[in-house]
Amino acid sequence: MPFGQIPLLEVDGKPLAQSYAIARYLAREFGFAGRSNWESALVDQIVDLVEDLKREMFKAVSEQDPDKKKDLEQKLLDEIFPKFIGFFEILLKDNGGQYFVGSLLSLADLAVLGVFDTPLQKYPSLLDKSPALQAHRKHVESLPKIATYLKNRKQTEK
Ligand SMILES: N[C@@H](CCC(=O)N[C@@H](CS)C(=O)NCC(=O)O)C(=O)O
Repeated sequence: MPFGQIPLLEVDGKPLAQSYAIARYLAREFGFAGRSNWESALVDQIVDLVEDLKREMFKAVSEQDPDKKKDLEQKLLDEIFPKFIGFFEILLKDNGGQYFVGSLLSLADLAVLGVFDTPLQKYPSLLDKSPALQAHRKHVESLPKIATYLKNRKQTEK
């Protein structure tokens, strides 16, 4: 483990760390990184936006002081989520609604799908006023291989 951290991917006996280095490597390997240099940049743009949102979410999750935690959670609901959800809605609508980039599933779609998994468990109505994001979620979750994965993946304790 080069940095003593997970996640870690082993490729031909060699370790690769850092979650998005791993995700981007796999996306390039299996055709989910965009079909041109420009599309790849658009995928990266969205994946980096997801990272920005995750950083904000992590502030609230990792805060130990109960009052500060409550304030950070409220800020997430009042400011952070609406801001990012608004960006995602526009990006989706600008690309026709089905996928974030081009006309194929990419790492961008999976990154956005994944970032809302945990918040939706806590705030089930989070995307109620975001029709594009809701439709995208439904569509991606229903793709046969994704649906099979979601059905069979191991549930971990929260
Ligand atoms: N930037 C890294 C962060 C990885 C990270 O923070 N991993 C945590 C678990 S979620 C870890 O292994 N922490 C143990 C440590 O840093 O000693 C990534 O995206 O992969």
